[in-house]
Amino acid sequence: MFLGFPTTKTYFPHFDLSHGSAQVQGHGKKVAEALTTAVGHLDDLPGALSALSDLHAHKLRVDPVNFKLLSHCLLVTLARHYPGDFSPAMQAALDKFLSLVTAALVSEYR
Ligand code: HNI
Repeated sequence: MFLGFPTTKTYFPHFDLSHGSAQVQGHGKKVAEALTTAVGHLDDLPGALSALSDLHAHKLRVDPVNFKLLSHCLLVTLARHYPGDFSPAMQAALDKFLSLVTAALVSEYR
């Protein structure tokens, strides 16, 4: 995301964003864990992600457009790493999942 959409770096001025950075890897792990939590709460994503929604909207003030950029990067990365599993149905399901996660995360902006 930082390479493909450099404007996203403005939210991480306090991070070492160089390739292989331990900080970026550690943060990626947190994001992946949040997505794993989301997978376990598909029937209530807004509830499961409400604290994170509050954080991104009110404290971090991340512009919602950035969630689409990250979702796109996640899809491309998964397609590259799991070409055999990345069927059209898988792509559609992951796209729907990430759209719903994004909707939950930006719900506090309204
Ligand atoms: Ni996001 C912190 C999850 C999208 C900028 N983010 C977090 C944390 C989680 C997380 C988890 C750590 C919270 C904590 O420490 O309590 N972020 C997610 C998820 C998505 C997402 C699941 C979307 C799928 N975040 C984004 C986007 C941006 C973003 C698109 C900006 C481009 N996030 C941040 C910033 C922090 C952050 C900035 C704080 C980092 C820090 O440690 O200072």
